[in-house]
Parts: sequence; C-alpha cells; structure tokens
Amino acid sequence: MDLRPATLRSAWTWLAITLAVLACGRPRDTTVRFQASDGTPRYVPHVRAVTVTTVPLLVKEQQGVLPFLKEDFARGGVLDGKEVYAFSPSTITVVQGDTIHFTFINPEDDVHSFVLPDLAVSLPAQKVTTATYVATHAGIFPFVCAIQAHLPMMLGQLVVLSAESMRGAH
Ligand SMILES: [Cu+2]
Repeated sequence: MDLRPATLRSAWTWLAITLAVLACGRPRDTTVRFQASDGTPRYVPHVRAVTVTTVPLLVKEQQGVLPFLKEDFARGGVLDGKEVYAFSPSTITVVQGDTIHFTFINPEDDVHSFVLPDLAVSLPAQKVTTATYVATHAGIFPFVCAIQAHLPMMLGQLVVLSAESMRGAH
C-alpha cells in the first residue's frame, strides 16, 4: 500500500467530494419526484393487474336454447355472419404513467384478439395470454377484437386519466 502524503491527500479529497455530492443530491431528488412546485404531491405511477375475459353473449352454439337465434344467424338475419361476444370488463380505467399487467382468458373454442391503437394481442382458443402495457398518453382509447365476425360488437375502452388530474390522489 502506498502511504505517501500526496496519495493520502488525494484519497481524502476524493472522499470529501463524494460525501458532499451525496449530501446535496438526495433531498433535491426526492422533492422533484414526489412534489410539484406548489407543494401538491405528484401522482406516483402504479402497476395494475387487470384480468380480461372474453364472454359469449349471442353465439351459434346457443341456437338450441334460444330458438329465435336460428332466424337471426340465417342469411339476411340481423346476425348474418356475426356472433356477439364481449370483453369483461369492457371499461378499464388507469392513470397516465401506469403499467398494466394484462391477463386475458379466452374460454371459447373461437380465436379472439385484443387490439388497442398501439397494442395487438392474439388470444388463442381456450388459453390464458398475458401482456404488459404502459399507458403513456392520457385519453380514451377504444379496444376491439379484430375478428370480422365479432365486429363491431366486441369492443371496449381504456380510459387513461391525466397524471396532472390525479395530483394528490392515490
Ligand atoms: Cu373476438
């Protein structure tokens, strides 16, 4: 080990600078992250777990239970070429900056999908699928199943509240 005075002096100088930076930096950092300039606490983004299940409402398999569906699904009927499914829940509310951990459950023997403007997830039949999404922009964003036979009925909306509107809230 080198114990010459010059080496010891530079080691002490380095230590003093490091301690000074740590002492000054930490409190300022905390203030910026959790408080606005007027003292109102800023919203701290959450990680939210959301389970979405695809649910059959009026589908061909039900024709034996609901006889009117035979006419509805027939050529020229009100559901010609269509089946009615829903996302449950169909409205999801989060805050700008939140991370959503999606779990999609598709119990049917039909394929579905979950499509936002910037996310597309295929939902295979009788499978559980997961996806992660960061809600970077505030607004109301529609999501749909892109299977033509399920449009336009199979849809919902992701409501992303602005972080500014959630100041001081949880
Ligand atoms: Cu679908």
